[in-house]
Amino acid sequence: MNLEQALEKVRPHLTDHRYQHTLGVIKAAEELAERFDADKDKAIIASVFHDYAKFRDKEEMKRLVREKLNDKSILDYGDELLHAPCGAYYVENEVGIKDQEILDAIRYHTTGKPHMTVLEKVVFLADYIEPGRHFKGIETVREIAEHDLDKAIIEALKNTMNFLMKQNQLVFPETIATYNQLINDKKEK
Ligand code: DGI
Ligand code: FE
Ligand code: FE
Repeated sequence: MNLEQALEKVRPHLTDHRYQHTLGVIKAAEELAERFDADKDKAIIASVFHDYAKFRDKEEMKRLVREKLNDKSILDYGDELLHAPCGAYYVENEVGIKDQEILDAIRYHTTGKPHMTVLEKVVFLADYIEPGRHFKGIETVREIAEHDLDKAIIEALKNTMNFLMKQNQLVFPETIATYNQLINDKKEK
């Protein structure tokens, strides 16, 4: 599947705003893949489909998690997390993408996970720093992303966890575990 065909497949599932965001993620992922030596074609396809399930019915996704997915713990941490693992499932079963590396990059794009592959890191960070995003602290993350992939992800995770905590929202344990793993790795270097 080339980029044009992939975009045609995702377009009906997204709003204009989310489609523009997706184009931004593709651009950011392409640059990051080049810089940090990830598979560029996979980074692009994963980016195209990363928010495929963003507007799916929440109850349908909860049912899918309960019945078909391995990690049910996301059900306890807010509906925003559903679109990542459910997206991976729909992209495999509806779009027909079978590449597990691409599917995992979609699966973990919201929460991260400890010991992410470079491809997973690239998509995670691209989603955060794509050119259409504007919020406090993002310029710092963009600057760090010029030279240090892990450090940029640590910074992004800190921002996200701060944001959630300020709103008295739950923080998914795997998100904290991702932060801990990356901090630990940095210490050992
Ligand atoms: O889908 P996007 O908006 O492009 O970005 P995303 O997939 O990173 O989703 C962002 C949303 O996910 C935002 O509302 C915050 C939420 N989120 C991210 N990490 C966590 C989280 N929510 C909970 N409860 N716990 C997390 O660790
Ligand atoms: Fe998302
Ligand atoms: Fe996104």
